[in-house]
Amino acid sequence: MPSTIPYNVQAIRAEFPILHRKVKGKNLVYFDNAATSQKPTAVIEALTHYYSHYNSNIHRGLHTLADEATAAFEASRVAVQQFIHAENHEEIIFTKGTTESINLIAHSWGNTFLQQGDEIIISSLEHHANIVPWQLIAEKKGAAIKVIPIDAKGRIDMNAFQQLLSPKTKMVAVVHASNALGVINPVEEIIRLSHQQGAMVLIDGAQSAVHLDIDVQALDCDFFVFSGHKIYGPTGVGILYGKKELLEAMPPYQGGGEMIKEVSFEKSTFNELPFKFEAGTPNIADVIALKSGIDFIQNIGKSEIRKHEDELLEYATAKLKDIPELHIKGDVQHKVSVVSFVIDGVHPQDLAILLDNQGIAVRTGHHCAQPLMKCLGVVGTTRVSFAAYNTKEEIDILITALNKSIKMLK
Ligand code: 7TS
Repeated sequence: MPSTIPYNVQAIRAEFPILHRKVKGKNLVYFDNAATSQKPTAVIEALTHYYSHYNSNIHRGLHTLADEATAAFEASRVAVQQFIHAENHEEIIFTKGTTESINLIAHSWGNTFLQQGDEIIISSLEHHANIVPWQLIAEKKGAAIKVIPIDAKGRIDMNAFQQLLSPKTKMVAVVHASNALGVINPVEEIIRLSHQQGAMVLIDGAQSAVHLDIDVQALDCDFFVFSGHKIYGPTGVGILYGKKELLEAMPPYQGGGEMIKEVSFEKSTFNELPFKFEAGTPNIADVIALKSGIDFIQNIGKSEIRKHEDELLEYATAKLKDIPELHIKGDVQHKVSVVSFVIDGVHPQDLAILLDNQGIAVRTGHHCAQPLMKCLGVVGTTRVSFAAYNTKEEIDILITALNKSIKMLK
């Protein structure tokens, strides 16, 4: 939004109380943003304000608190709709996370539309959350899973993808930006080619929603899923976007209150969208507070944050490359602010412990992407991932700590 105002990282940091704590006596350096982002005061206050002022169940009460809570809950749905440029707010379903969103689609859509012999295409870059639900439904329906290979830098092989696509392909489920490497997939092209074959496309936006402009109408994806906790919102809220006509054709995922129109012991009829997919009392407080996370991003401007994060990415990549025994995985131009690396003779877990002793939070291991690690020929990596509030000074602290740790471990 205000692109004329210089990016004030210190003012942004002041909005995040957790950044002022110490870890092992050192100032916290939080570089595990791809796992979950920290929360601005506005999000924390939205939670306490809800519980202190208008805690109530929604959509069913005829009293002031219920009306206020319902209005705030539905305002969050509209905020999400605008955040990803969906056409209708009915196309936004609240779940508990990306994982639940994918399970809902695999179960509801998969049970209805998949048949024996059909094929589902995923990529080698997928998080387990976009692998296992498809395996479960494929096994049940007699469908097969095909995997798009990648090159040594983690880029999808588009020729191989085109070879895999066929009239048997019913679903193409791919990650937008890899959580383990940061590599951004050419989803526009993947969607276009998949639709030519009549296949549906699900985009796992868990890592992209916070960094990239998302326009689900321009993308023309059939489903887009992401998690609130990675976009500065609370844990326990996920988003499932689906095209209206598709969601209307899909049966409910769970039965219970809220999702019905009328119930008798003989038969029940189902509520309209989006409530058909939101059985039971939802995660009201966290859904409401998610809007404050989205507002935080919109107030600074996603492109402003991206510019800052890209600078951090470039700075960190150059500094890391100066360490001779360190090798970056997924070292491509087109990526989000994630750097994953291995160091000769150093186990990532040992490194994480030493970095934690210096107040630095990074992620190590397979990043819930074991098949990807196998493709890359590593057991795991060390991953640093940046957010709006990180600084170059923090990267300098990381580099000093890395050099010190490598000396200790070798
Ligand atoms: N898909 C991708 C691409 C992800 O990065 C994650 C979480 C998920 C799905 C699952 O999201 P959830 O909110 O339902 O758990 N990724 C990570 C990570 O990289 N480190 O911790 C969680």
